[in-house]
Amino acid sequence: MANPQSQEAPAEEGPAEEALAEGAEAPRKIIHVDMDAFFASVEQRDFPELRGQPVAVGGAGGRGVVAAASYEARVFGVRSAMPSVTAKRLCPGLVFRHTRFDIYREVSMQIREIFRRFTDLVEPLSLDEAYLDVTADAAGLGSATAIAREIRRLIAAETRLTASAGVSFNKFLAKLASDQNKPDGLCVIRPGKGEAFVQSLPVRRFHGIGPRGAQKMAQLGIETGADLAAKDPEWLRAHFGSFGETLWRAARGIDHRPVRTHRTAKSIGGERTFFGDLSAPEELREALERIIGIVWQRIADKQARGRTLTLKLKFADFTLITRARTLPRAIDGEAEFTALARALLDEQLPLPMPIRLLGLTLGALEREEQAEPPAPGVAASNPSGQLALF
Ligand code: TTP
Ligand code: MG
Ligand code: MG
Repeated sequence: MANPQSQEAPAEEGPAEEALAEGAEAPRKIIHVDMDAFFASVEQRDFPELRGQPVAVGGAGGRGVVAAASYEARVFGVRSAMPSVTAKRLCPGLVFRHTRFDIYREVSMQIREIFRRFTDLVEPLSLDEAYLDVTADAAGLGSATAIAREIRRLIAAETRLTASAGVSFNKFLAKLASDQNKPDGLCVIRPGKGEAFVQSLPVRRFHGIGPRGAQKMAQLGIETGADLAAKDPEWLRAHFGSFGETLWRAARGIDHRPVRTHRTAKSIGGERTFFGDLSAPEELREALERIIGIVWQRIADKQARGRTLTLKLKFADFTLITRARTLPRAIDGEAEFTALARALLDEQLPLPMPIRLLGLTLGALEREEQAEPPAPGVAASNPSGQLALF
């Protein structure tokens, strides 16, 4: 059931607060749903002897990494992406399990099917989470909070797993909210309350600000959303480039990105702004591999197919170039995608100066409902803004 900390409220919004949050427009209703300790919970569901135990899913071997940690394991400090040897040292009783991706994908399809009972506007972010735009309330439940409650109930009933949900008026806040009362929690951030909520949080909670980003911010004296909100746009731009603008908005709880389904997306991509410019070919290739991994995961999650791959480079002086390659047919699988991305980068080496941003976008996507390809050039002119950070 809902966690006692859940900030549930009977009414969704007050008219005065609407105006504050979104200008003249009525606020949207966005839900972010994320499964709790996803891979580990599936293992505990299917193997009852693991219930109540500290469980890590991933490679137990010398160079293995923890993919998922059960909440029992987190008490010991075990976390995703931690080397397995470190995890074992922290928690000697840790039980390791191998990943079973087929099962996780099956559950992922089940929860997406549940989401679609409430709206067609579903944007999966990964196997275990998605944004939903429920502004239209197609099921007639009366409020986004009621929809989120019903989704959590259905997930528990139909998958025997728990999910946490965040309800708010944009994606950035909904995602922060789903994390707020984990596990098995619900949190609602109502219009007018976004700014205060964001400012009370440490910036490392913001989607996409990883440990290195948080460290760089700490060096600049930014620990919380409030610290960030105190900086003016010029200062943010000087330290974070174009990403500074996103940070400025984030610190105020502002996020206008729409929920994009596979059908409405013109392209799928990702990019990364570096804390420190990159120029050495090995560094560039390594950064590219990471972006390939991130972007391919998004493509696979949405089962998207596209013909154009675009590489985006922003140089230290902020000049931006894009280089694209279009095939006569959809790019066929991860290997071809990877090879094309590497070739696009290699053609630019050596770089005339260090870069501060590297991005990849798959464009000219095939639409589900029609065969006609979209106009050429969409990828270069309009990457869908699926940035690493937000
Ligand atoms: P998350 O939703 O980030 O984490 P989680 O579901 O394990 O835990 P919670 O949401 O309750 O905090 O990731 C979903 C799954 O994705 C996770 O179970 C395993 C996988 N994953 C990795 O393989 N590597 C990673 O670094 C992360 C963060 C997740
Ligand atoms: Mg999760
Ligand atoms: Mg997740």
